[in-house]
Amino acid sequence: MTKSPVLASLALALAAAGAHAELPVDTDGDGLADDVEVAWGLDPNDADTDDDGVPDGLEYLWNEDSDGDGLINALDYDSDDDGLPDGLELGYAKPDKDTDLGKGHFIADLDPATRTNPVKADTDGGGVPDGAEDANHNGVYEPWLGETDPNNPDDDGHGTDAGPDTDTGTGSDTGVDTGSDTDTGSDTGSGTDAPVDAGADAEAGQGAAGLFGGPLCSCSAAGATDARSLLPLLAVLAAAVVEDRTGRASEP
Ligand SMILES: [Ca+2]
Ligand SMILES: [Ca+2]
Ligand SMILES: [Ca+2]
Ligand SMILES: [Ca+2]
Repeated sequence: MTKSPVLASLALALAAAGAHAELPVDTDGDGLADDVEVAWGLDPNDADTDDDGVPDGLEYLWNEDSDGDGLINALDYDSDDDGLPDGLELGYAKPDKDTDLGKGHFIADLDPATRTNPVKADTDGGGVPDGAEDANHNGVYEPWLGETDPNNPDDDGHGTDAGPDTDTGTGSDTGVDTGSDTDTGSDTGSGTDAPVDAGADAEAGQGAAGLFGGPLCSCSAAGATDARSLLPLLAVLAAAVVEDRTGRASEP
């Protein structure tokens, strides 16, 4: 019976794989081989050598020294030296089986949904380190406690703004200006509005023009002659003149 070339190839492949199938030994199961751990100063029998809750093989940039303190990140429980342990920054709510809690390097994250970069002290780049923004180091963003958000650069360093407000009101401003110079607080000052008289003033005492272009009466001048009192006399004189002319005209 002729040997199947497919089976022959498979047999060769299995033989080859078997010859090179020696898996590296990872005694503590942290993802790093024993010989690698020894080479980098880690404990091959301790999955969390620096006791920050993060297994050695899952440490960010595990064999780099991010904060320059002489310890690689797998040996440094606070790899960026911002005050927050790596496990807290990465959202670990529970320690590893090999984490030594007695070291005090593990702090459970009370809000694993929010995380920060364990190898960057100021995750949001706003100017304030993560450990200062999460002031009580519990992994929860608590603005009601005065904390700022380590994942929001806009609130870094602007807790109370001492700059000039842009509101145009007068008086003292008691609002708290957070984040920017656009004031959203209430203005308690009250400016006084100078009254503007837009109406036309009616001038008292000015009457209609007299028969001769002048006022018939100067009412405000006490004792002045009232021209109207002369009208009857003028009428009598005018009638006398007319009668006189009429009389003359009728004379022979
Ligand atoms: Ca290991
Ligand atoms: Ca660790
Ligand atoms: Ca840190
Ligand atoms: Ca920040």
